[in-house]
Amino acid sequence: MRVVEAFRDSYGMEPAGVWHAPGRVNLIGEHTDYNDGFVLPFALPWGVTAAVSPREDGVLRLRSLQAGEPVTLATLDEAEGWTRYVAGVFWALREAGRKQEQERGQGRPVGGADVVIDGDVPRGAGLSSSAALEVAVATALNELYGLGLTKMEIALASQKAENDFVGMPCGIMDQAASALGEEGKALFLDCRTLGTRNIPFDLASHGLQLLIINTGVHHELADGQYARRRGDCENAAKHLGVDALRDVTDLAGALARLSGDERRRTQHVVTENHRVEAVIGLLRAGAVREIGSLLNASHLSLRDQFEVSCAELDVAVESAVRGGARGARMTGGGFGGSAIALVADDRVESVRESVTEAYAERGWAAPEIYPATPAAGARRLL
Ligand code: GAF
Repeated sequence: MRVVEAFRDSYGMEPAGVWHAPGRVNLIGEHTDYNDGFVLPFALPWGVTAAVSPREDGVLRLRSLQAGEPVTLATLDEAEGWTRYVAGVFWALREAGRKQEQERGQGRPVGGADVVIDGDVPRGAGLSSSAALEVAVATALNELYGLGLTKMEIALASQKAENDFVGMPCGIMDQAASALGEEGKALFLDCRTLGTRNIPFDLASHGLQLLIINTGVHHELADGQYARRRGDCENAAKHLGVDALRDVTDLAGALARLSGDERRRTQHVVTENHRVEAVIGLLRAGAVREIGSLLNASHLSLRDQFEVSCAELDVAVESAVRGGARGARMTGGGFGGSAIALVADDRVESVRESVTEAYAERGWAAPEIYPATPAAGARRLL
């Protein structure tokens, strides 16, 4: 395995183990996770593989096969760029480890580590390469230091690393999908109770494919806009006197009390939660083809009410549907990244052509288009 060879080359010894955690794509339930709502992502066959050995001196030696020079961090504060995600996980797991020791008498203090990372999540595609990195390292440390955290606790610690160490106020969806995904299944997650159900998602037996269309763009504004959307939702919930937008039961009544951005965000979040439930109902009934119209509705809502789409995503979605997709939508945070399209086997080529032509007409670089099926979540490989 490439990552093991690189570990030997870098550190002159065998790693204590090798762990893998996948990226994710979200089928439906967008910008609902931080509103205590519902999401339905699945883990991808691509992710991050980490070869790791513990160190007792607290030092972190980190190397990525995708990113520049190896780095040595004597303290976590020295981390920059991609190493912040790894340092953040050490920070969060040191705290989680202390708690485990006090409350459950389990584990030993998390020290340092020698780490080599190899990743194959398509770059900048909005498919959660950062969650994959966090969850791979967290899963390794959990085992190496005997912390006894559950998969959901690993996801929560990874989210904490991203929120409080990296400074990105994400919800729990990406880390949960990476930690808890199962092959052939989508993960239904109630982001309030953290209850999960793995929902069979076998498209092949229905003659369908889920295509990922990677726009290849990432608009600069994205990071600040995410925090602003989150703020809009929190303000709307405050005005309505509910803990979170998840609690809105009378949508018409709520909309009558709100205006502007708060009104639009509420409209999206409440209807998106209903769409997730509707998709679950259809999947359980074996009516997979029928989820297409809900994917379309989700996209329109994200474009017009939540305002997180962009021209490249809209063109991908519209041209996919024109080419014969049963439904399509942007997936992930928005402002670039990827769209998904649900397509019957015999329409895959015409969808590809339609999207590729629409991009060419505008003088945009051709998007990458490839099918995705649900893969297993985080696990030890060696
Ligand atoms: C990003 C975040 F990281 C997730 O938590 C989620 O909010 C998503 O955007 C939007 O659904 O991927």
